[in-house]
Amino acid sequence: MSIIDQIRDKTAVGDMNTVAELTNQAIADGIAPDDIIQHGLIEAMTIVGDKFKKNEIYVPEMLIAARAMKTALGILKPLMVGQEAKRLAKVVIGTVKGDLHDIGKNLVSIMMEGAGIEVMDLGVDVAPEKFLEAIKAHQPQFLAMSALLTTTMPNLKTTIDVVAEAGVDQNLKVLIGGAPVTQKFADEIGADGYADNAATAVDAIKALL
Ligand code: B1M
Repeated sequence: MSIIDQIRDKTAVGDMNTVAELTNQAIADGIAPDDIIQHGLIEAMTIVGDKFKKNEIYVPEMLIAARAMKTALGILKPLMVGQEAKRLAKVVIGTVKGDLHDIGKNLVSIMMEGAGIEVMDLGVDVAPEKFLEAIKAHQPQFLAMSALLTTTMPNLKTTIDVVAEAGVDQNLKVLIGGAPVTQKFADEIGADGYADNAATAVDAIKALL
């Protein structure tokens, strides 16, 4: 089995130490960091995402795989300075104002990164103005927002309105999610997409591209 296939398989099962060793070995063998990311790490997170969607694995297994992926990315990133990594899209993400829940949002970010999407994570309790500022600064294709409380769900709409009123980018797509959020709610507030978990969030981005 090739070393990239080994990185893929060990990442998918979350064997962080072996993934780090294999990544260092792959670099020493002269394999391009981009190849390791595209064919090792991204494929691993695709496998993990598919299993998560089918309820074959759950949040803990996903977090362990994500930790292995992040370890390898940490080794590879310094080697990629000056290289334009192939990026599927750029996303500004955050949990809306008044809401401190970030476990789901972090999983979504990790799965997006694993799929080759550039993610600017603004954290939690993000005011509409802060989202707007980040959109102006980074010019992403997507604004992704998470809300876990019924009391903060309205801030999804407030943010969409603030961004729309500012008229920054007509092509900007909005993706929302979080336990109380539904497709119906997304349609009502004018979001372009909704996803019910971290793996389908990546699918939604790909579908909207
Ligand atoms: Co809070 N909390 N919490 N909490 N908390 C809930 C959400 C709650 C349902 C618990 C309950 O009462 N049964 C309830 C909300 C009720 C409601 O609004 N209807 C609640 C409450 C009331 C509160 C407080 C108000 C409690 C209090 O202080 N009285 C308070 C609010 C604080 C605030 O935000 N201002 C509070 C605080 C907290 C903690 C800080 C203690 C902690 C958060 C820690 C953290 O996130 N760093 C916490 C936790 C852990 C929970 C529960 C137990 C778990 C949430 C979680 O992380 N789930 C939750 C009850 C529950 O859900 N069982 C609860 C795991 C996570 C992987 O799932 O976030 O749904 P989830 O993300 C999923 C999908 O929703 C989706 O993908 C993820 C992965 O599959 N998804 C997206 C999420 N974002 C997405 C974005 C996308 C697409 C998909 O596109 C952009």
